Amino acid sequence: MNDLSKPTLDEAVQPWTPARVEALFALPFNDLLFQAQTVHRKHFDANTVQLSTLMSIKTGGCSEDCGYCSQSARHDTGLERERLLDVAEVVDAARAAKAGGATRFCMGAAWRGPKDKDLGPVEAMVREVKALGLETCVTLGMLREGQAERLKAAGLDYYNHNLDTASEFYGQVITTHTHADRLDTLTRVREAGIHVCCGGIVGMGESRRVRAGLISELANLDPQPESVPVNMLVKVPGTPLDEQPDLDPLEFVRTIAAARITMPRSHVRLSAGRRELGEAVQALCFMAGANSIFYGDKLLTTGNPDVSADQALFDKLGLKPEPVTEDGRRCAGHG
Ligand code: SAM
Ligand code: DTB
Ligand code: SF4
Repeated sequence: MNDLSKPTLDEAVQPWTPARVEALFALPFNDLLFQAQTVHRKHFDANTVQLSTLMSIKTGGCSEDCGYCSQSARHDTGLERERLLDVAEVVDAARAAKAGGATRFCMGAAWRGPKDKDLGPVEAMVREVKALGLETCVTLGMLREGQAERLKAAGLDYYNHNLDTASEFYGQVITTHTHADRLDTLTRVREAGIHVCCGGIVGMGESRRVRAGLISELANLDPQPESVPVNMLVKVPGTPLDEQPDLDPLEFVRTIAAARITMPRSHVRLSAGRRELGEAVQALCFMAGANSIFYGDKLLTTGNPDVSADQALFDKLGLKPEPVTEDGRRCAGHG
């Protein structure tokens, strides 16, 4: 019988093609989770979870037509369009996030991409949040030449920009920009020396082949993203995807496991959808190698488990928040 704890040399050198990732998805559930857990324990303390707090710094009115998104101006979701928040308000929220135990503060803006005039206030937010001793992350859409370098100079640690879904399915969800546009921004972020946070969404009506394709595309980014958010679609009334049938939660767990096995040194974030998944499925996700969450009562525009519920879950599972060492580097892994 195969010893699943010992990846063969072939596995170490072969690229993660969609077919190879699909073969992971097709494993018996226990074998898949065992393999994921084995890989996880090689690179991380299996009982620590990195905590990021998310804040929407510019909500709604986005020009893009992403089919899942509450913030697209093209979908009638009843969301009020807001202006970019003041720097002081964002820094206050970051201070509270740090006091609550988060180590990274992620600021999201509903933009196709930032205008140069918007970048100044965002640079100030990054600078001041960083000065609090938090890791900084922003997600602002597509970047143009020079913008990533400005963010890096302000002290940005991570840029979140998701592939969202495999290239063959992308056009069924988003038509106002392309999968190739997303890759261009990821290249700019990498070249500026910023850590890459890149993942996707499942539960949008895609096939297993598409989910495997997404994981394959992420795993073949070179270098691999330091942080990989895996989102379960949150069905927002008024969006084109609001009536999607639920994805089987065990298929979501399989997606997490496939991300862990193919990206062994990355932090895999159990992202949107935790409230809907419930405690037992979240526990399976941690077992499958998820080691990061969004921590705080709100995501961008939708709900997240209350902090008290997360603390209770961590107690039940014996999980601890992942510390950051004094020089800002993590104790385990590289993400
Ligand atoms: N406008 C920027 C962009 O698109 O890159 C940043 C914000 S956008 C809201 C960040 C990511 O959140 C999306 O790429 C998507 O993966 C995720 N997301 C947005 N709405 C979601 C939903 N309803 N359910 C699950 N994930 C969602
Ligand atoms: C990511 O992958 N998930 C986060 C973050 N990156 C920016 C956003 C989730 C949004 C969920 C829907 C909402 O709250 O609007
Ligand atoms: Fe705009 Fe980002 Fe939402 Fe797409 S996902 S509509 S780009 S805010």
